[in-house]
Amino acid sequence: MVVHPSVTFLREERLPHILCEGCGIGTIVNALLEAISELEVDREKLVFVSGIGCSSRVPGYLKFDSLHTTHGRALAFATGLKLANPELEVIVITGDGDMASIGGNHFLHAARRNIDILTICVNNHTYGMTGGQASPTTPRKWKSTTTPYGAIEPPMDISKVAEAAGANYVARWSTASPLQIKEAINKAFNKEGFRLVEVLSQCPTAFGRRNKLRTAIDMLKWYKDHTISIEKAEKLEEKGEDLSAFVVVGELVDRNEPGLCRLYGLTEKKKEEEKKIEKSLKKRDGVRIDKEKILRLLEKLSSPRVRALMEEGEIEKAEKLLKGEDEK
Ligand SMILES: Cc1ncc(C[n+]2csc(CCOP(=O)(O)OP(=O)(O)O)c2C)c(N)n1
Ligand code: SF4
Repeated sequence: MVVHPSVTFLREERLPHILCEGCGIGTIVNALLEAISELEVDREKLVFVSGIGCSSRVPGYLKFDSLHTTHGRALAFATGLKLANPELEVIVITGDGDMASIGGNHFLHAARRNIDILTICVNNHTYGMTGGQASPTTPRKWKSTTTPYGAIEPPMDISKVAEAAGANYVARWSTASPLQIKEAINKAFNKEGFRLVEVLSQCPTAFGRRNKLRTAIDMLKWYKDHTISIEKAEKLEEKGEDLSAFVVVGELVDRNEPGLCRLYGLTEKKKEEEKKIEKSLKKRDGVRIDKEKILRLLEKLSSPRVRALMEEGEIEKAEKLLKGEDEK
């Protein structure tokens, strides 16, 4: 029987969850758990870190160690965790408010340092948990509780900021492409350095309904109609087409610069420690084998025939017997 990853990885005792019907976070959790089950991750070595928000509630529902920290500080806690124990795989789950607004500074420096953390940012263009205020990613003209006549400020492109700051890997998809989200997480997991998977995600409750996109389906359709793959965008840009109505999605950055752990020599340290452990195990093994040999010899020495030969001065014959050879 095929068991769905949600059965293996969700904390049943925490259900029912707090998320609204049709919220995009469910799709992202599903993609994340599918990726984890494909990756066959060592559960003891994976830790989730989050800040505050609907998206940041996710780690609380997962059967993994996690840190639910303060608003905007997920990446700061994750940095400490990773540097203190570079053996851990650290995944941050955050929101556009948590990471790009109050946590903007930590975000910039995590990407600049290229610290070995995988970050999944649920970009629903709003502060969902507190009722739908505008966030740094609210598109121009879109309504929120704090922009009732439409947002005036230019929005932040989270992925572009991560790219400019130095992240090794950046991918952006919407919840209308769950398979691609899973694949991006899969790929990002196996890379070093700072990796960001930004997911455009519907918040019908606090955001969509203020913008004539009342249901999850309305919002998913909007994503389908207003996202364009990076490959297609590059071709159209060459022809001078205006793509300002679209959000570019796909694998936006894929570099192999050294991550912060490597820069600080923490990965070498780990290798050295592993070598030391291996050496001491081998030594212990050697001692065990010697001990077994000595015990076997002692056993043979105490045999009446060997003792008789020794008393008779037949040392060579006694030696042969000890070696397991025939006496004659
Ligand atoms: C220091 C601090 N300021 C403000 C808040 C209130 N607050 C809680 S969640 C949140 C916004 C969350 O937005 P986002 O990170 O985009 O997550 P979402 O709920 O949309 O998933 C805010 C402002 C807080 N908890 N702590
Ligand atoms: S308020 Fe928005 S982001 Fe929060 S659970 Fe509801 S739909 Fe999702």
